[in-house]
Amino acid sequence: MLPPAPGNPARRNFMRGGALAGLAGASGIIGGMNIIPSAHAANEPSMPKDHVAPGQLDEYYGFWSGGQSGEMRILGMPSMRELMRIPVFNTDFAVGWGITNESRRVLGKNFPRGGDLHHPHMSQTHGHYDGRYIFVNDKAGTRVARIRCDVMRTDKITPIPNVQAIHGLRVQREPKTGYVFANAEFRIPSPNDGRDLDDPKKYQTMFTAVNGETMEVAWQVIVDGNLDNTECDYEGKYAVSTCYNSEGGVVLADMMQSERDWVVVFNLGRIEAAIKAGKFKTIGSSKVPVVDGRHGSELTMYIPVPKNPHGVNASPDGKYFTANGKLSPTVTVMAWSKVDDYFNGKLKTPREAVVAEPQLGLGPLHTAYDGRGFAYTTLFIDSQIAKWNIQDAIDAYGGKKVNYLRQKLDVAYQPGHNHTSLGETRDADGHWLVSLNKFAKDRFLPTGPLHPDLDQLIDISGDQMVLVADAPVYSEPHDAIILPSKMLINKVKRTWSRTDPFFAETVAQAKKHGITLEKDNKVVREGNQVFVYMTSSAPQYGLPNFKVKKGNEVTVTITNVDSIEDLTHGFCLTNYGINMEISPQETSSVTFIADKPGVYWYYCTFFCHALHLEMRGRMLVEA
Ligand code: K7E
Ligand code: CUA
Ligand code: CA
Repeated sequence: MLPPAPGNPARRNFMRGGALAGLAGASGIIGGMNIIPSAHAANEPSMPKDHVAPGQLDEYYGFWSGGQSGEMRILGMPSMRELMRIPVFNTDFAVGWGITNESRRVLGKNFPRGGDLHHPHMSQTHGHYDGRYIFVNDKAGTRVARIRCDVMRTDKITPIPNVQAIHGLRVQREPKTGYVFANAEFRIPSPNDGRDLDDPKKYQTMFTAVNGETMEVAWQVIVDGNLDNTECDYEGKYAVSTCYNSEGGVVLADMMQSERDWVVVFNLGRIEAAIKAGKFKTIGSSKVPVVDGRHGSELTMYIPVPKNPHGVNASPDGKYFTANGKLSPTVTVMAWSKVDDYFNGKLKTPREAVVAEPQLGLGPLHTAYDGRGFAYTTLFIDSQIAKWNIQDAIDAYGGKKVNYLRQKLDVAYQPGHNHTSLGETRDADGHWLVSLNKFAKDRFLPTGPLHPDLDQLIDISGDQMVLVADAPVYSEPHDAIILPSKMLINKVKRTWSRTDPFFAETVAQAKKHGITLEKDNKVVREGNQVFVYMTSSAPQYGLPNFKVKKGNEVTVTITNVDSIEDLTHGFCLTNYGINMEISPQETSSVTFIADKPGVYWYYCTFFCHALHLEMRGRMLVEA
């Protein structure tokens, strides 16, 4: 049975009504916290499946791309409640990202004013999420960033040389991450220094591997065509990318000329061996080893697939990967074992790696898996999700008369990515699917000409996909990952450690001034530089005022000596454009020029105490 068409206002209630069998009652205790299993058990039949009662914790974490907002977000699932925003490539006045010295060390000098973050992926060990890091791409600024999962803060940002617009991003699964694979989408002259400006035949792009531990660029591979999305296997042998512009076109029509483009497979072992043997070059001032993986190279394999493919997704059984057709109504299924065969000289043509090509509907963009042999493909143009069986599709490709298609579910409207809980790991649990839709249209109260996107929560634990909830999201999630909260909850710190590397450099600088940050409240002057050290403890700063001269370069360093969970203070300097967060046991600092004489109040921006409004002091700037 298919649900009513999207747009029907009754649809959500209808679906909820139909989806009620089996709801949470028993609560599990995980890490000393109550988490309600959201399905199974059945003593509150009137509650929808996304219901998480007040005071109860979500059973799953969701890590959501923030798109052109440049941030990453943490959601609780199934409630779809937004729990936190983590600034990465953007500046954020709430916490002082891009303002504090600590964040500016991560962002680097002259950082661009934002970013376009599409793909969050958690580090893995042997194909399981390991809770160390989440890696993300910046298409707008050609960068890769890493977020520490213990404090949920960005700790490294690496600009990728020699290329433009990092789009696809994935992490090595085996033995662990390991490499972070990053696709540069646009073709440019090499080096891009003003030469060959209007000679597109000379443009090129490269596949990049970043070392996830050091965040240094390990190597790059020159490819034919361009690179869109990327994926890797479960054995640590291969990475793979889609290319929609095998034509090397620079305008739309040119990029759609060929009936087939390709996916390109990278043989990691051979690439490493080539670099070890010195068979690489470097470009311009970059020291990154660059190898040639264009047609004819033994490092790569080009598998022709129908016109302008988009997403590429490996199945959690470790056997297959799919390229999603976009301009073709098909998804191309390829087997990793056939890739082995190709590199061992056992295939006549790369196309023989294809084991199925199910026809699903219009505009397939991304595929997710449930770990039970089913795949879920978003159909952008049809505004649907197609559920299909992988083995049946393989059998049908082999000539058997089987129907691989199981269900088509209308979504609202026009999905890009979708994601299943743990679906990109060996632990795929087949519980939740989220459809990340590009249009909300009439589904929410109007918010002006700019509409939110619409993420839809779908229960896939039964035979049929069942729509459970609509959640509006701000511009613009592309991708997300979903994992049970019990996998992470005990790894997340509730307060900072005083020895945390995030502010270690600030602590070391203070030490040079003879300052013990936890107790000293002092002003240190060195020529034109003024260093102001103070503590914060609800509801007081350690210094009620400090005096500087107009033109001084002032560094204010604040250490929050409160150690109670959630007792965060802020430091906002009025009319100076400065605000920063100082969470329990954290040290934050900011440097600015005191260019305006007069009295400037600083005040606490996180409501911390009954006397929070009184938590303030004066900067006195002498003319
Ligand atoms: Cu399909 Cu950037 Cu992953 Cu958008 S990408 S949808
Ligand atoms: Cu400290 Cu408000
Ligand atoms: Ca094309």
